[in-house]
Amino acid sequence: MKLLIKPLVMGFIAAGVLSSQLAQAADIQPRMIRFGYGLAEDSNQGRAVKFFVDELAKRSGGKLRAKGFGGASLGNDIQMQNALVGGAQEMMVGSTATLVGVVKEFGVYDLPFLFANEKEADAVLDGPFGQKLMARLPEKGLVGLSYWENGFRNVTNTKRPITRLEDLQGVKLRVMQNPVYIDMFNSFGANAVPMAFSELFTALETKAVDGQENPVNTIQSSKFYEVQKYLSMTRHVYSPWIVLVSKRWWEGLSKDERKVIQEAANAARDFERKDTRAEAERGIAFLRKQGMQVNFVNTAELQRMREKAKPAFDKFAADSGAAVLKELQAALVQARK
Ligand code: TK8
Repeated sequence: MKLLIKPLVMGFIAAGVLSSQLAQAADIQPRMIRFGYGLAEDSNQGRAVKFFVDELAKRSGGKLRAKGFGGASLGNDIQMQNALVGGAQEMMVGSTATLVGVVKEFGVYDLPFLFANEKEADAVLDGPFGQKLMARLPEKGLVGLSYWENGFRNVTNTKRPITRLEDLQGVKLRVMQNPVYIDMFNSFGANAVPMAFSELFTALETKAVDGQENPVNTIQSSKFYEVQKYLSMTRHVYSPWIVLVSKRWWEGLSKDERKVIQEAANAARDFERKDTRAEAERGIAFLRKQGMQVNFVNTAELQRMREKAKPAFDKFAADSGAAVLKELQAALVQARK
């Protein structure tokens, strides 16, 4: 036994020394990276940023040090995007939906009932379509590294369970700062109020709005169950997060540094998707336990919502989104094969 274990252990040690020696040999300078995000530290987003931080330190022999700043402490999604463009902040993760001010075509992901499941989303986002859309960012001062999962969005509110389209009538609903969401929920008869995520809890608590829509994970980690009664599983949009870096900063990095950062972002993506899906599975039971009343919406009703949202599709297409919508639909056909 001893004879067998010894070379094994030594092999592990040698491999460890080797990988850190490789990191030493690579062209990597000591750097501090500010990595901002909007959700709580104890959220799927916060856990994935923490994973990235650890992974990056490991892969760079301790030279690349990232620090996570949660709870929008460096600013909300749009403010962080601006800070990245200006070079005042290095990294962030946030919703693709708030990128429409930078590249309009990112609104394509927000069109309702496009993706049927997570597998399709992974294939489209990680495949040529998602990468091509990301490639539009550098000309605007941003670089996209990878897509993480925010998830399928569901409606919460204090008025009533949403079981039919008509139940949304007159509900004052916070949406992301994105015209597709505003058009979609207005077409459903709700009163859509665009607002930064960082202001949302207070807006719900003070009843400035009646409701909001987000994945189960976020409803849990942001404690919306404390201020919302009804959760209706509409799954109306699959919402991606995107990891962004400042292009100005990125251009000053060596090839080795970029490679290590990209690889750590991808490793964190794989961790995050698994973690998010596992948490979402337990989420509904958790939210019920907190006193939320949860209902599922039947397919016929979701189909009615899809029809009703048609103007949002048409408007997006008319507003120079036709080409990207067609490409996404083609990518979906490919993913379904
Ligand atoms: C966090 C946001 C959040 C998004 C929203 O900063 O705004 O509702 O779902 O995840 O990006």
